[in-house]
Amino acid sequence: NILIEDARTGLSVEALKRAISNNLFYAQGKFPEIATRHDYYMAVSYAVRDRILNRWVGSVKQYLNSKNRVVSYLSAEYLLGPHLANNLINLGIYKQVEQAVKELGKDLDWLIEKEIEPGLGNGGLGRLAACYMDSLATLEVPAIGYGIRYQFGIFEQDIKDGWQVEDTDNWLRRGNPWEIERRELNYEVKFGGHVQHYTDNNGKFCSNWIPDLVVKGVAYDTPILGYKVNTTNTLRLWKSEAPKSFDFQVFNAGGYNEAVRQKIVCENISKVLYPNDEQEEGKILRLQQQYFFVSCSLQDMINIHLRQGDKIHDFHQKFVVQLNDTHPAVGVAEMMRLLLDKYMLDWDDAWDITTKTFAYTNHTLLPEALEKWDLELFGKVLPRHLELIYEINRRFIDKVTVRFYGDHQKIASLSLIGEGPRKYIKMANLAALGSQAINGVAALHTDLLKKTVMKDWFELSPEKFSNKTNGVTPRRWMVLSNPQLTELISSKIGEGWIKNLDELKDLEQFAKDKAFQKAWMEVKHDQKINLSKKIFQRMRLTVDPDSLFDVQVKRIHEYKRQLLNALHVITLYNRIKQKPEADIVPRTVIFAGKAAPGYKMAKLIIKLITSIGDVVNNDSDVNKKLKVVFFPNYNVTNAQKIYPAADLSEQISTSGKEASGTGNMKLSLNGALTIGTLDGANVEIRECVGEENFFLFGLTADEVENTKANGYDPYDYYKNNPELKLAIDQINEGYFSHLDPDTFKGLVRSLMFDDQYLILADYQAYVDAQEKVAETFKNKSKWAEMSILNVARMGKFSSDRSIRDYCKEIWKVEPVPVKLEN
Ligand code: DL6
Repeated sequence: NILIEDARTGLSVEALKRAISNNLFYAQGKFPEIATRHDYYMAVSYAVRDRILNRWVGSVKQYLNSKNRVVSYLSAEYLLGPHLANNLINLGIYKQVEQAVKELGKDLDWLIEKEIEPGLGNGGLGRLAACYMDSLATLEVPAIGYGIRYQFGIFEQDIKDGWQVEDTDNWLRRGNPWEIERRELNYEVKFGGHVQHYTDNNGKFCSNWIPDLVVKGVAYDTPILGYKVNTTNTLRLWKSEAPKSFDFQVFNAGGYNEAVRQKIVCENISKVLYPNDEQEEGKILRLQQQYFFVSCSLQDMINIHLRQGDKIHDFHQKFVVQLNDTHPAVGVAEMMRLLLDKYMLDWDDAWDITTKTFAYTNHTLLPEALEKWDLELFGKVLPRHLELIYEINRRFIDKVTVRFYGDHQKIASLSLIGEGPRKYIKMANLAALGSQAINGVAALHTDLLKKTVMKDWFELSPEKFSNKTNGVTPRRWMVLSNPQLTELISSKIGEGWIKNLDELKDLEQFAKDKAFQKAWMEVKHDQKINLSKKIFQRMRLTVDPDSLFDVQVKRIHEYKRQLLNALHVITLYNRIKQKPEADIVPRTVIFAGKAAPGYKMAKLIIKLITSIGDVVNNDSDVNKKLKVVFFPNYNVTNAQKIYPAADLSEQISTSGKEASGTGNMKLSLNGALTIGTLDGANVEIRECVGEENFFLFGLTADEVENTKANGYDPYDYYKNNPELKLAIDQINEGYFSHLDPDTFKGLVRSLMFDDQYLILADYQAYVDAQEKVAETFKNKSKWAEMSILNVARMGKFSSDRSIRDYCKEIWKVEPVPVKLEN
């Protein structure tokens, strides 16, 4: 008998071909002669999704039927990146699908190339959530990620005349084969209105919230596969809609216009992602978004819990809820509301369950990023929650007043409510009080958290605090984006490192091996050629793959100091101009990153970089030794092309400002050496790779504070450093902006007379460190050795390690391998 594999699950090339052709024909009504590239992409994606479903359903069944604790990750952002190739890798069927597509006359890479990524996040925080979802599934930990299904994700960036212009990200326009809409899974979420209080027949004090708007949240589920395991977790994103019944009431009363208006108001809630990464946005819609997804998610968890016949009192035994920053912190008040008003628990029981359920991760120390809600605005949107926050605060303040009697400053700082011309709610305080654990995202960050913004909380409850250094998934950030390096590494030490990144240590023995160094540098060179081609396609700019690829890719922000890098570029330019025959290592300096649309200085920084590029790249005295690239629309897809090609990773933030960074980890894992300050996770990366393999410069966090306290005067540095002065004067005088010489006057003024981020103070140390980089790069064998050692010592920075730490120390959950029924 010949075994014919099922077209929906079979993994042979034949079965896959049949599945793809079937989808084209039966689902899309297409035949090969007329099917477009996108039709093929959809057909392949559906064929792959079919092969995920058995594992997915199996995982859900197992979690529903077991008593295991489930991790619930609440995040307003998930920056997932394209799904297809990642799923093929995690399923272990890349080769078969590639072959099947080839036999159908198409090229898999060609299909993958055009995939539209879901950009449902701004940067580090959203991408971290995506890496953590990958690791949770790979480690077979029962988990569910909750968030918002934004119709428009992070804007697309284009560069016009050197300026950033934004375009909407209509990522759903061609359909999304990876999600399953669950119409039946929906919850109502109330907004506005007022609260009635009454005493029931048993003498219990009760509250009834009468809203003036009700929104429906509908679940859309995306499978998150673990790497070569059965476990397939769910990412459940909520879309906001108008509830039919509510519509009808108004409609029947003759209010057609009002019904339409309400429909739009409801749909607007999940319409668009706010494009700010480290700037709080005090808009009503933002608060509505936060409450909307948190309420849907908590109702859903309670539903899942009660379905199993368990008691509401045991909720925290079924779920542990991680708050990804303060964006979902209103969940603390919502949990109390549900337990008190819907399940009629006593205050003490409700508070006990709530505080055993939540844990809070802080991702930033920047004061402008700490979320505060104007109390009046908050009360208008969530009147019942405002009452609850007052009551939570009243009870809390009673306690801390006893503990810190007379210390009014401390009590005020701990209060959930800030006083001033207008009162406000401090979301970090709500998260801290309502959580059993609080963590920072790198050792230095956690340390500073305890000493600065959360000092009083640390004094109050030191046992709640711990550090969980960030990590990145080696599946997407190596196996998928750098298959050549993956293969080279695996040819020496096997494939175990993909799931146990510490095994990369075994590469150390080859660091001095000349043949291995050669192979290593060849892979890097190939990747640089690939990126050079992309740069040419995108920008019509030729770059030299033999030059040093010096890469700074991240959101544009003053604290990340792209300006410091730009000043170095100008210095190199001037040096080459002055001495064209000097032995200067050729460099291609590559920048990429989006600026928040309302952040003027960040947009000006982009314009400065592109303007420097225009001058440098077109100056024939210089452009054989120096090129400047601004690669537009930095997103996961583009990051996957850039990281593998980097020689040098720029991690040059002002010490004490970058909470952790994760780009620093991805670049180092792909063999780039780091030039960086002692900031965020750089400190730990340097400890791991060895100080001799890291180009350190700049003030420490303490020195930054002291320099400022002692009356920092950037003008002094400008005046006393001729190369720095020349570079700044050129910017100021329009050397890079002939057509409009005043373009950068404001930027220069802020540098010379304010310089919040100590760019001028660190300039010389940075330039000196860059000289060391160039010297080292001349010695190819030495560079290769350092690069190999960097990669070999990156084991700690796998998100698998981070997730293991969360599981053990915060969530108290164990892996639950999924068994599949046939
Ligand atoms: O923890 C993830 C990531 C860190 O690596 C970055 O250092 C940090 O800047 C980033 N924070 C944000 C700001 N969000 N808020 N609030 O994205 O988090």
